[in-house]
Amino acid sequence: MTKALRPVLGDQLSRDIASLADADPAHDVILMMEVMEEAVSVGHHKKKIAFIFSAMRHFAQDLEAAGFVVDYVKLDDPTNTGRFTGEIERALARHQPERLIATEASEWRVRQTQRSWISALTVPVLLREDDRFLASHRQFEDWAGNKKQLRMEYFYREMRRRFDVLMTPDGPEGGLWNYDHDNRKPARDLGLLKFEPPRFAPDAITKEVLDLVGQKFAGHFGALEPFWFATTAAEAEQAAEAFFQHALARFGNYQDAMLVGDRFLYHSVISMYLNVGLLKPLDLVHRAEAAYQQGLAPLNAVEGYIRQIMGWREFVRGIYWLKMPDYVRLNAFNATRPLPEFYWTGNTKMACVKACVSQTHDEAYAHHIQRLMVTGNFALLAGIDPHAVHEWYLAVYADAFEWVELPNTLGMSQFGDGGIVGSKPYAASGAYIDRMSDYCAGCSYDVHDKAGPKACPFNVLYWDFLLRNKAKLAGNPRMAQMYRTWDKMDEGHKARVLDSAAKVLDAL
Ligand code: FAD
Ligand code: DLZ
Ligand code: SF4
Repeated sequence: MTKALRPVLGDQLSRDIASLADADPAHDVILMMEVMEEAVSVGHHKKKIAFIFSAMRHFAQDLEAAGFVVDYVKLDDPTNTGRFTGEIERALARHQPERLIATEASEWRVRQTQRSWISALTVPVLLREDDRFLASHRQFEDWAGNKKQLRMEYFYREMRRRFDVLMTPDGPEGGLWNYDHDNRKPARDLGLLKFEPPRFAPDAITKEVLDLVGQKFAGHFGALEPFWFATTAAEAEQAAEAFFQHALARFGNYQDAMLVGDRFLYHSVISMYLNVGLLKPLDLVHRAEAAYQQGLAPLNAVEGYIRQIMGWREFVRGIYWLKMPDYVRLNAFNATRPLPEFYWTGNTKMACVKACVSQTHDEAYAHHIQRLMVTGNFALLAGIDPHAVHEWYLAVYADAFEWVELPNTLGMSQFGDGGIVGSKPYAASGAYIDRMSDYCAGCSYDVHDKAGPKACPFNVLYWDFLLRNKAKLAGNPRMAQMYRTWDKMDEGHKARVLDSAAKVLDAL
């Protein structure tokens, strides 16, 4: 007699996930389901689907090796209903369990589906909180309280204190909470010191998944092969270790840099592993801290890295659950322009956008500044509908799950939430991209031209964006200086800038 049916979703691949904490190998059945409704909820990148299915199949194999009974429904099983609820109902009929025990889904849409099970299914349903995060829902809500503004920096300080990370009896290690001002070195080719994340050759399980994805999702965006992601916790651990050994020390200095010939720089390239549960956030934080204590990496690198995981990752998750479901529809600038086709094809003369889209197509990966200051910045300046931008980011990155992607895209990058995640829009002209990258040297546009047919589109759209949204932004003290700069410009020049911007927008 099956006592409990325990469904495990594609981003719940952790042995210590809440729903498996008390799993009984002798009496329980663990259910894993590859379902079409998830694969096409947005048209996910082929590599992302392959990564998730392969990691799911490897996780099922590990559970079986540990003695558990796993009922695994493959996508091409002819009886597969294609929906989580359909598969749960079929599994209930197969196993006749006494109850269903699940961990709450990470995304609002799927959690609603899970909640519908409570009244719709014939057995009692227990939904447990996902405790793989450093702040529980309750802790974040308590921190947010009645604060007028929620700022990552203050949340992060609270987390540093709570977990006693990089703290001394007198306060934060080194005297400052945040060393971001040291983390903005422009790109330079570091030759032999270049970091490459480890690549894992597909095994038989992955090869079968690659065949399946190649057949079923041929029309989806992105290159399926070469496929080199880790698909087990052991491989993900190797990837994390390679980062700590060879890249962490330079992570800080070059965190904001971009190079045509170096897609990863000193980034860890582990977000997809972390987000599906193959790595644990607190473990990464402690290992980074240990590297600092052992003198293997400087404070600016270690603090910067820890802030991304303890600060940003937890903060955006807190915001997501605090503000959903309304959050996904916010559009503070009323931006309505459709997403340009070149986000899918890379077919644009803007060398920076072309490089970021083509890397995204090949790797299902781009680092933070490429997402924020190139593709995100362009969409913001051009007034693209933030919901369309959100759906693009959710589809194209292997690490994209709505709880983390949406606040980063709609909030941080598009300022669609009007200032919940960030205090000002990340809008920048071409000068920023030129300073931080080598993209401009190979571009058809001239980053030094401020108006006219050769002018960098970021330069002209920057002003057009500020003027278009003056009513919303002029009162923001962090933007006031830019409006003063515009006011001081010669009227003829202003007219040329706005005319060039109109031409760029028309051409979209
Ligand atoms: P590193 O640069 O090595 O950083 C270390 C880790 O910190 C990452 O692995 C990640 O887990 C965490 N981290 C860093 N920045 C953030 C952040 N802003 N929010 C949450 N976690 C962070 N990250 C996702 O995991 N999924 C997404 O769907 C996603 N969408 C994004 C969309 C936009 C528009 C922007 C601007 C950022 C987005 N990010 C997202 C955040 C960030 O870009 C990625 O986490 C990072 O690029 C992943 O690469 P990495 O593992 O090499 O990270
Ligand atoms: C992203 C994704 C995809 C493409 N496919 C599946 C799947 O077939 N089965 C599954 O359990 N999970 C999949 N996932 C991950 C889910 O979207 C993710 O676990 C939930 O959306 C979290 O709310
Ligand atoms: Fe991008 Fe402008 Fe530089 Fe071209 S000139 S690469 S469009 S920032």
